Amino acid sequence: MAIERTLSIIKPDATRRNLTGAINAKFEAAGLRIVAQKRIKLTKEQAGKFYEVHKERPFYDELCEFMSSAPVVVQVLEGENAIARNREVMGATNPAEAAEGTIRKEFALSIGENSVHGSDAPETAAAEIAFFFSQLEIVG
Ligand code: DAT
Ligand code: MG
Repeated sequence: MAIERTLSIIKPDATRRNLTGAINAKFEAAGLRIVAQKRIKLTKEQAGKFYEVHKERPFYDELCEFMSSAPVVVQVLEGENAIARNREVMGATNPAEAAEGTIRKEFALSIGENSVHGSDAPETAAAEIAFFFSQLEIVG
């Protein structure tokens, strides 16, 4: 298995409830290293650009509104098979379907307010990391 990097976002529902540390502990316990991290507040336009792939979906406007409603913590996670491993730690999109011990099972409020984002493939990970970070900001 290769060492990979993936883009993670701790979403507004989680930053509002002061869950950044609890979520980061889950990543670290799973062997994912936080090699870049910053807390930012997205505009609705920036959220819209990040989630452009979903622009035809019925929940797009609500998603962009939510993602710009409070600060987020954007981060680069690094480790063995990091993209798939992070998706495992996150759990299913809908917390009602998420496995025990996953972030979404423990912390998500709903399918929309589901605490974390994680890239889903090597190509999206590269593009999403570049959306938020310069190479200088990533320290492995
Ligand atoms: P994931 O975040 O697990 O990769 P996704 O890429 O399909 O899921 O969707 C992106 C986000 O959009 C998701 O985290 C929350 C929101 N979303 C997805 N499906 C939704 C739905 N049916 N209703 C409301 N929001 C939804
Ligand atoms: Mg997705």
